[in-house]
Amino acid sequence: MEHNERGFTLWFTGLSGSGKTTVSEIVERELRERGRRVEVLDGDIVRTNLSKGLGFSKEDRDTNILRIGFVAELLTRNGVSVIVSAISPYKEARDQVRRRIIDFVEVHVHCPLEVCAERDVKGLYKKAFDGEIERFTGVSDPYEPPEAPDVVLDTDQEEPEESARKVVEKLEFFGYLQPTVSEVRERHRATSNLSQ
Ligand code: ADX
Repeated sequence: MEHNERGFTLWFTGLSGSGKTTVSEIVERELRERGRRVEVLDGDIVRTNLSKGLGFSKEDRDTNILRIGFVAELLTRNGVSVIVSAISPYKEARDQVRRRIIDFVEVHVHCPLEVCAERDVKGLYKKAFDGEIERFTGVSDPYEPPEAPDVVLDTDQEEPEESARKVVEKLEFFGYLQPTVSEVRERHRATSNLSQ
């Protein structure tokens, strides 16, 4: 167990079906293996309790994001590793949260709309294209991509493990996590190969 752990909020934003939950679950496991205290705030779950009753208007989405941000801030300042995965389509709401949480790492889970719609894990894209669901992000509602995310994942080109690795490496780079012994060895090997 690491002592005096520095909390952080790792915020995954992206379209429905882009892979936010899949990648965040791998990162969660990795953080737990490293002895971190982790809490996950996933849009789908938050909407069944903390944000129960909220819909998908801009106002409701912003309220959802600000509520998630409020909880994330409390946890972060108590040394928890917080993982948020929510579409969070509006830049202003994301930036508002970012301004409140200093230890904030923004991850853009990028995946072309056609690929998300093709995956259609929850069958919602079909309904959105058929007009059965209104204001569906990317189809009939906006998604404003982050302008300067800390990490960009291209989940149509990377395996989930590779995406998760990129996130963990960024956490190490920022000093929130210590590189593991095997990673240090691997890097040493890579650099000594280069200098030969
Ligand atoms: S957010 O816009 O407020 O950040 P959040 O991540 O909490 O969204 O919830 C998105 C999830 O709600 C989607 O993954 C999907 O399962 C479901 N959903 C239902 N209706 C919509 C809609 N109109 N637009 C987007 N997602 C929807």
